[in-house]
Amino acid sequence: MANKSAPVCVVKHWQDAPKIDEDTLTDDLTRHFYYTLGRDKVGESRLYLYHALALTIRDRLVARCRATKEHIKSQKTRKAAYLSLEFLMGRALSNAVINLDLHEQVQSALQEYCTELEEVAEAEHDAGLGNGGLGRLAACFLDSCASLALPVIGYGLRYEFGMFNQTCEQGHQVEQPDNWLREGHPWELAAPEQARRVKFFGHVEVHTDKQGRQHHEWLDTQDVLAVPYDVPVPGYRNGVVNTLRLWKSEATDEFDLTEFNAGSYSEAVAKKNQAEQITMVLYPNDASENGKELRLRQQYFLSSASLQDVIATWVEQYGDDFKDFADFHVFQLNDTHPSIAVAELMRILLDDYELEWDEAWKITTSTMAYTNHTLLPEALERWSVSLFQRLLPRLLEIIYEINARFLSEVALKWPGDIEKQRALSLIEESEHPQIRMAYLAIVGSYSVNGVAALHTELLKAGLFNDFYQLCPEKFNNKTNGVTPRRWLSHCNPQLAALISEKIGDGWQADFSKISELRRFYDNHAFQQQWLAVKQQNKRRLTELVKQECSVEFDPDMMFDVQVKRIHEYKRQLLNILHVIHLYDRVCRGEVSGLVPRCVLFGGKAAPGYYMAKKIIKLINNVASVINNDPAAKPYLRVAFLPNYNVSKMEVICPATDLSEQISTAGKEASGTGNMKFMMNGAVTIGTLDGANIEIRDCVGADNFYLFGLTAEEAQQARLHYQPLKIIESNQDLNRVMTLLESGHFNLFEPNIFDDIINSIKSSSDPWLVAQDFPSYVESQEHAAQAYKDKEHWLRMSILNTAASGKFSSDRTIQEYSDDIWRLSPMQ
Ligand code: HBZ
Repeated sequence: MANKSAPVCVVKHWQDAPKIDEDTLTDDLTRHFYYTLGRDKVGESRLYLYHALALTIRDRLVARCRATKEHIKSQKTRKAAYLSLEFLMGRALSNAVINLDLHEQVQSALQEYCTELEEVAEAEHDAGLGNGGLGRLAACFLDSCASLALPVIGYGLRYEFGMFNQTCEQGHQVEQPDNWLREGHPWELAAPEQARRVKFFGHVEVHTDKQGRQHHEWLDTQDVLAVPYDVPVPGYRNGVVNTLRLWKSEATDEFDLTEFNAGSYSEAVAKKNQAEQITMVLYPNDASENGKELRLRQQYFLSSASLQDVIATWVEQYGDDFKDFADFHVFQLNDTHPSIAVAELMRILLDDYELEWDEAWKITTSTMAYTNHTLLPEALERWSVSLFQRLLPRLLEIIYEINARFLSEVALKWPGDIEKQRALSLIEESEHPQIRMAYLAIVGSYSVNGVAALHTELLKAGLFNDFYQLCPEKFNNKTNGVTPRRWLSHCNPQLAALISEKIGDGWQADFSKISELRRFYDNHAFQQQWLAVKQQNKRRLTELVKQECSVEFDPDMMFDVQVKRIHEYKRQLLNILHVIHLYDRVCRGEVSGLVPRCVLFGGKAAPGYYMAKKIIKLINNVASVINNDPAAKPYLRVAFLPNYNVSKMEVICPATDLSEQISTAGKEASGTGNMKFMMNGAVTIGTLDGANIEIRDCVGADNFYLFGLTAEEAQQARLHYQPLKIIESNQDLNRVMTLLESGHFNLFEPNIFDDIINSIKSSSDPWLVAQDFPSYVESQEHAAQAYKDKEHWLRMSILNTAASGKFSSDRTIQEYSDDIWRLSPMQ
């Protein structure tokens, strides 16, 4: 607790923040439980104990958080703002306990309540403010920035409803709202005095002053308040506590008043609702364009509020002189979602601070940096010009001006090439012209990065090739990573302890040290300890699967796991076809050499994604047939775990033997689940896609089960793809298709899988499921035979963890800091 003898004061240096007084933790917990929350019965509710503990920990974070903020403010050094529509934080309590090194004290304080941290922690709702990889990456990055003592603030939205909760009814996905704030969110602190005002609608008037200079005024706007809620982000045992600032939309007061006075009470209320709608709900699409007006409002709301926030702090300190602004600020755009920030920064500098265009453009293009997360063309954001005209008229003008100036550069590079102009224009001309947000992001940024080596190469050679030719120096790669604190120390404490016993504790802050484990991969005693931990973790997952799916897993069987968003390119379908193949072997009595396995699936489908939902239904139906067949029981169990989220992954990845990373090559930008599994000693079966390639390079080809076409081969194969021929010639696939088409998995639901069957048989199946099936089955068989040789598998498992050093997000963030942000750690 903040040192009681010292008054609470603002310290100017983060290292001067009061040291954590461990002795008062028990007292504070009691005080919060009895007085702040007004509870008296011990054991009354885990929830109140969780809240009391969270408040106790938060007390210990706020002083450091303030000290870190003041430090950043007082030192004139560069800082970064990470702008993201998503931060998939998961639970905060255990993470804070680890990073503050308070585990023992917390356990002893909880003794009085006859419980343990692990149990209390279960009461916390996941902060599910993200869809999947992109949102979770932002959360891992915040942990790494704080742990590396980098001055980085995260800016996001405080959605009232996060990612929907998924249940399965008769095997179909059903979505339920995620009211994660219902019981309160003890980690956040509102700062209404720092609210910002964001404009929408209205029109633009241009005035020319006596010097002939034009001034643009955006008038008659409908303004919405952005109220910040700050969430502390503790670094790993280094005293730093950074901030995640989440904006909540609220109606402005005068809104109500003017309308109310005019007698139109209901209009006033309607507008209030409109304002509050902006941060109501996270859009649950992870890979397709949605084009909804409310989504654009969210994007502009985040971008405008965050930029205003940074600029207000600058102006407070240095007045309206922006000469040095770009030396001290960088904005990292997490995909194109906040890319309207490019135009918004221009607007603020031009209209609010009256900078000249060239000066404003110089500042913008020296402070913006863009990360791309997808090659799928259907995921590239486009917004209709007419929507922009209505919602953000001044921003549209600025985008037009950016485009005009950019196209004149294009004309210099490719004189007379009208086709190039058309192809590179920020505006896609058609009956309904659209703004290409990725192009706006590229043109407005000094750095454009992909998230794995292959992904970046494909961006340069394909999707953004023209831009690459125009400005090759902008393009760079930053292979993703995940935080080893959450994804090893926290989720696999027994393995973490075993590792520390062997190589010391240093790996948690410097994950390159994990390679020291290599020395032990052949040590029999160590292997047995490694196995014991894995078995324990498998028992824990077995309980979860039993509880949630009523399916009996057996920890002595191989745990084969695919958890991620459901998408055709990720090919859960290929996996379930393999499961059907194994089942078919059982049915035909071809069981000699069959290695018993439990296959686990998990993941959410976007509510409007028809095929993804069908795939969930197929998995559930296949699982039900297999699990109810006594003949299959010794060899095969299958489960679809509903409502896959961060907390579930924390139980799943430590228990996994075989990690499924089987996307069609060239489609998965990076993947990050692949890294979490690897850290926890799972062996990967995968294609040469995304970061799989780098994983395989690090661990060695002998310790990775490879299959399928390369990205280049896949591109070629599509030109003359004939899946029917493959089905005809491959006996395994033939049998699988026959079983599927016979209706064996949908006896009382005729034809429900026809669309899936047809997609596999279609020569225009872009995901090449039939194509990769034979080599997938072969590779699965190799993995199974290796699993039978317990020692062989243990060696591979240890080597995977030992080779995972590169995949720490600390390494990724160090690269962002060195190459893009050019930050110095706080010291
Ligand atoms: O970003 C993922 C990529 O698919 C994955 O390969 C990569 O590892 C990860 C981190 O770089 N992309 C997403 O998760 N994308 C989204 O979640 C998304 C969310 C909203 C959208 C579009 C995409 O409108």
